[in-house]
Amino acid sequence: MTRYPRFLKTHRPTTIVLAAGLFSALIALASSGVAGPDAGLPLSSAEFVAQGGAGSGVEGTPHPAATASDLPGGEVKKEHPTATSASVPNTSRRPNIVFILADDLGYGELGCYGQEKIKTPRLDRMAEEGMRFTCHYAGFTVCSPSRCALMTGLHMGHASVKGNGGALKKEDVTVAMLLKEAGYKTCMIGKWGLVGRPGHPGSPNSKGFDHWFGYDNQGFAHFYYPEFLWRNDQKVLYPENHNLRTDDGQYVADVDKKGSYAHDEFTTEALGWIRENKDRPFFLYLPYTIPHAELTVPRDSLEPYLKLGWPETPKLIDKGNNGGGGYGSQYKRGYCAQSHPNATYAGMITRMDRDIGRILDLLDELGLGENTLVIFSSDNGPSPEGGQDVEFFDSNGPLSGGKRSMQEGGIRVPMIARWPGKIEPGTVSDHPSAFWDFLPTACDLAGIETPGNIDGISYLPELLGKSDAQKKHEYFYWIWAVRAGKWKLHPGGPNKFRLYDLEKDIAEKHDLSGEFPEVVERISKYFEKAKQ
Ligand SMILES: [Ca+2]
Ligand SMILES: [Ca+2]
Repeated sequence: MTRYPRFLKTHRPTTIVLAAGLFSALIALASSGVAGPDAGLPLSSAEFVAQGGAGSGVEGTPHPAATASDLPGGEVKKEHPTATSASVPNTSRRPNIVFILADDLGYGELGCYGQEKIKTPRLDRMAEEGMRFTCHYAGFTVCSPSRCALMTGLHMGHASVKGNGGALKKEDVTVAMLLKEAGYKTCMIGKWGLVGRPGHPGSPNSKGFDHWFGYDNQGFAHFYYPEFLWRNDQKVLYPENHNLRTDDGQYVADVDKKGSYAHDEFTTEALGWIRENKDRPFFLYLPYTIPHAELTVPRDSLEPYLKLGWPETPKLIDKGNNGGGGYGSQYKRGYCAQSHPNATYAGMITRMDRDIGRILDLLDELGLGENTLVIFSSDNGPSPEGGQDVEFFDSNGPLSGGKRSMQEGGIRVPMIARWPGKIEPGTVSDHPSAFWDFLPTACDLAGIETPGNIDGISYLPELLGKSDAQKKHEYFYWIWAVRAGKWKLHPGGPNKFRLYDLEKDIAEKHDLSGEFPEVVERISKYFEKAKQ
């Protein structure tokens, strides 16, 4: 009884033996370096690599492609909750939760955050209909640890993944596990960013998701025309994506409408899953891969930007990767070449924006809008890795630094929340919050107790306009930076630490460590306290 037409594609069972362990290791090593101007290293790099580790190399047995979804039907309950306190009471219909994550989207890359070149009309409208946070922080400055914090409610002092390529541990409790236990249907679509192929104890299915579809692996998710994705324990093949590039390394797909663009597959899956589960409380986690790294987008999204005649520095063919044959032809060749990286980058973000609009429209069409909290955010700051010009776009807005930096540009990210009837439209919140706050927020929404051993604080009071009741963090911690109140402290510099007043100096230009040694003394203790 499938209702997902795309799933009916009959792919032949694959007999490819994956040989991705080495590639995972290379990717993990290549991308785990948080080296930047801020490398002060309270955690030794050996410890860091050990924590981050390389991919486990656990491979699922190749499976025949999925032929049908067996998601059952369910009872119809349409009553809306009547939330009056921070914790949503136990009503007959608890709110749905949709968390949409962009990958490496900068603080300044949405219109509602000041972006002037890239068009994001739907996210801008979402902010007008809901609440826009100006002081929300990612879990870390790169993918895997950031996602670990989001899933587990733990900051980097306690999280089990502190570097790219790490896997959740058996004992890690995720927000999906808690919501599933509370009766929610749970789904993850997109980039897990944490090692975990089918059967792995850290896989999405093992960590509370009833249904998942997407990339199981960090390195694999660097490419937009994959030769396979996973749907639960089944491998979904895309033979049309094989050898889709020209000799100069550009994708022919974008021009000729060949191939299956992974982002589009994710949106189709998400829309289908929402329809299938509209009659019960659900949690959809949708970590898109846009605008991360490889720059390529179908022609219809590129065209409007090509017309603008922006300056472009073509990205040439990559040097490629050794190994990784199991991931298909693209891996050996590395990122695609791109003649128009800036136009492509903007086109990718606008495509994602369009598709988020489709998801919001579907929720409204199904009458679920007022019973669904939708959150949009990004997992870390912007990166020029794919070839676009981050200065041209002013991707970090008023902040300094980007991905892999501990400056605000690496970790402060957009966050927009929409919940018609509950969140006051058009509000802007400067409540300092972070990825590890999502788990307790979700627990409050579901009316269940938040586990005691986490670092997060629910931001539900703030969402509901009860700022007076909103608890604040004593401090925020990201291994190489701490924030407490208005102060941000980085290790390194002439006085052993660098201290910035974020209220007056959001760009972290004026080191005040010499002027306020007592503040340095007080806040530096959090580097140790966070690990206790
Ligand atoms: Ca990322
Ligand atoms: Ca800037």
